Amino acid sequence: MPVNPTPRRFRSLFPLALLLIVASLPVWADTHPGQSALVQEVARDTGKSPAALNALLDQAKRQQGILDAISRPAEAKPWSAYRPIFLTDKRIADGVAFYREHRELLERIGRQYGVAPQYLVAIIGVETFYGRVTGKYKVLDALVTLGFYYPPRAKYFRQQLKTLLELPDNQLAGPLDTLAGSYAGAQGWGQFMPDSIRDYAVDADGDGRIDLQNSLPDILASVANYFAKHGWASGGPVAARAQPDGAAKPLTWQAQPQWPLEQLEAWGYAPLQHLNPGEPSSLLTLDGAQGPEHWFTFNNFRVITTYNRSPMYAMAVNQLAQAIMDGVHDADRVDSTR
Ligand SMILES: [Ca+2]
Repeated sequence: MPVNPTPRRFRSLFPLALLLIVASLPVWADTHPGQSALVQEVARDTGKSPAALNALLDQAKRQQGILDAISRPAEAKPWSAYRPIFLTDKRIADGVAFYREHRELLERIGRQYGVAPQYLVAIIGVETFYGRVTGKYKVLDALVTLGFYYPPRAKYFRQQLKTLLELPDNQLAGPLDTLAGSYAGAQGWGQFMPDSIRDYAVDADGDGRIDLQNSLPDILASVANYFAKHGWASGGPVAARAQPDGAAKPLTWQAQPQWPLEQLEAWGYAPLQHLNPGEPSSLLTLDGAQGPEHWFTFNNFRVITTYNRSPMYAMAVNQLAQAIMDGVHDADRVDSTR
């Protein structure tokens, strides 16, 4: 007689239980939480194969080092400590050499986009030391780690990951699974995030590809286009020193210029050079090495803060750009007297 361990009264429940178990299993076992939903969205929007997208994401790794890097509390450095990081003799000299070596390209792109070329050099100087330090993390790992495993900013990084997966192959410096960048997934000499590649990167050497890692024309024109699209005013001022009198009205800085310069003057801040009294301005105070520094900041300063919202970043770019231009002029003068 066959042994049947199941009491008769339970037997009828088995098919139902089995059905419930099967129904609760995912169709595709996600390597990362939320992977299949993202794959579905990308496949729907681009027609890319879900299997190929899953294969890419399956090999991406959650990297603890990336989570550690983004969670590290940002040290609140005063300007007196921030400035020397970027305004070094080496960074200025290399920027001067870069400008002189690529002058024709820089000035052509500067004219085309209406952006002063020394600011393009300063951006890549501050971001990556002129392409020398573009990042050692796999971009796919960075964006998977932050998009799927970093709740505070998961929404932003998931969006960047989605854009990365949606970018056409000819807008990336190489095969998607080989791309390297910062821990935040920024790529190339200008450290563009995927949304910025999609919206602002351009193919300036005409080879049909956008390569922000290996093509200088593409790299520089993409930064110039980013600035132009964010409202850079050709020939406009960036920032200028302000001298407060003893009764100057305390003001809170905003990136968006708030008042005509003459209003700031009326409140006790004197310009140290001739400037258009109607120029829309904001007033920035920094903790300099010699005490508080006061600056008028203008529209083009705001544009630099769209690249990185810190006013100290924008001031570092501004001062590096000016130091590079001064160095170029000095070197030209030496050349002309030879
Ligand atoms: Ca190109």
